[in-house]
Formats: sequence, C-alpha cells, structure tokens
Amino acid sequence: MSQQHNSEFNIPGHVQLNEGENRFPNVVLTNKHGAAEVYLHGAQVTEFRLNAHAEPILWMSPEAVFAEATAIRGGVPICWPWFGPHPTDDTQSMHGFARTSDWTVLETAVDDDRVNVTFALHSDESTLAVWPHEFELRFTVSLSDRLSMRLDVQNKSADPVTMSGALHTYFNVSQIQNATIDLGGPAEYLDKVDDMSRKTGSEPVVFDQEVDRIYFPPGNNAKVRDTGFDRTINVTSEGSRSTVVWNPWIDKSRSLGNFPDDGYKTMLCVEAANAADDVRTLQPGEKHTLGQTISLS
Ligand code: TA6
Repeated sequence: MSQQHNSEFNIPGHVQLNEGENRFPNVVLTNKHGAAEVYLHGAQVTEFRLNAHAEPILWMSPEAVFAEATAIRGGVPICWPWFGPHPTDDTQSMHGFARTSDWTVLETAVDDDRVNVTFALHSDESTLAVWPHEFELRFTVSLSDRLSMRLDVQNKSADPVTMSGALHTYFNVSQIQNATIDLGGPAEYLDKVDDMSRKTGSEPVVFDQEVDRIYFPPGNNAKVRDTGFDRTINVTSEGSRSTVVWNPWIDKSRSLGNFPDDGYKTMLCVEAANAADDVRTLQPGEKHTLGQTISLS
C-alpha cells in the first residue's frame, strides 16, 4: 500500500489527500460542480458526483474490498497492459496489474474550475516478471463540469510492445430495465457469452440477459439513457476504437467476487478500450493515450 501522504499536493478547497477505506490513501478533487475520489491503489476513480444530479454517477460494490493485490470492485478500474486474460499465461490475473498496483501522485493543479491530479506508475521487477517490457504510465483525472481521465502509456523498452486495455467504468443506473445504450449506430461486436462470435448489433443495446460484448462502434461517443433517473450519461472516448459493454446478469452476479447477488440490477459497464481488433503496438519510445470524458445531460 502506498504510504504517500505528501501534503505538498493538497490544494485547499480543491485537492485533499486522505486515508480512505482500510486506511488506503485516496485523493478527493472538489470544485463548484461536484467532486471525485481516486485511490492511489490502482489509480482507481471510485466516486464522481455532480451537485446538479442527486444520484451517484459511478457504481461501487457494497462488497468492495480494499486490500493488497485485490481489484476494487466498482468505479473505474484501469485494465492494463492486457484486457481480459493474460495473452499467454492463464495463471495471471484478469485485466492486467495496473489496477492492483500502488501508484504515486505526481502532480496536482487547479486551472480556473478544472482540478487535475496526475498519478504515475512505472515498470519494476514485479511487473517485469509478468510482462517483460519497461514502461511509464501517467493517469490524469480532471474534474470540471464533467470528469475526464486519460491513461498515457509510453513504451520505454527497446522493442515494439503490443498491449490491450480498458477504462472499465461501472455506471450507476436506477434499474437495469430502465437503461439502454446508444453507440451512435449499428456496430459489429464480439459476443463473449457466445464464444466470442462476431455479430452486428441493433440500436440501442438493451439488458435482458448477461451482456458481455466488445463493440467496434462507428464513433467515439456512447450514451447511457436511464428513464428511471431521467438522465443520459455521455461517455466520449479518446484513443479507442472498441467499447466493452457488460452486465453480468443473475448467474454471473452470484459467482463474481466482491459483487452482491442483486448487483446487476443497478449497474452496467461501458468501457473505453483497446481490445480484440483494437489492441495497440507501440514502437520503442512511442506513446499512446486511452481516455474518456463522462458528462451528464
Ligand atoms: O469487461 C467485462 C469483463 O471482461 C467481464 O467478462 C468480467 O470478467 C468483468 O470484466 C469483470 O472482471 P473482473 O476481473 O473485474 O471481475
């Protein structure tokens, strides 16, 4: 667990480092529009709220565990350097090691009403043991009247490196049957619940069964419409041509760790990704940014 509590990063009224759940350090960003919370464990966003909207925007599992080597269930886990199973070693954890690593705060800043916090993670002997490539990561979270986040990856090794990833965002919905997703038009997808078969989806995405799909949408904007909360959550991605949509539904909810049996009723995931057809290869020294901006209307 990070021991970083440098008050040098605090900005009164805007940035505050704290001890959060199970004494894990987190950073709270605050401005006139709302607030966000990011744990140094995984550089994981765990909360985003806007004063103008009563209901939380992100879903957090009531059974989330804050412990070493454990992914926090909910918010925005950073899946990197692989999305899903390890490409060659199925003994490795799902979705890579970024979300279970201890990041450090690199810098904090306020510019007008935009509050920025940047976290850093670099390769070390523990990461090289499972992924033998040097890297530098930066994760910047920006709170304005929306929440932006960007994962900047640099290949610091002497060889080309292929990686996949996702910003695995859990959204809070009133009831799953009230929620639909508009991906900007019919889109091809890989259906994980049907042997990754390639299909073409109709619009909008509805949830009446387990949904676990990697979409290749026509644009970079997804709209989560929720008639129960009478709101639309807009997710605009950057550096991504694949969007993962997931709801575990009844059976999988029962088998998932740190996830309540009825959790599927009030959550869904829309994930800006580099997955499947959209994995990325970085040349030595090359950088890639995977980002998303979450706003409400
Ligand atoms: O993004 C969807 C998914 O790949 C599902 O297949 C499910 O495994 C989910 O991620 C959660 O994975 P996790 O390792 O966080 O339990």
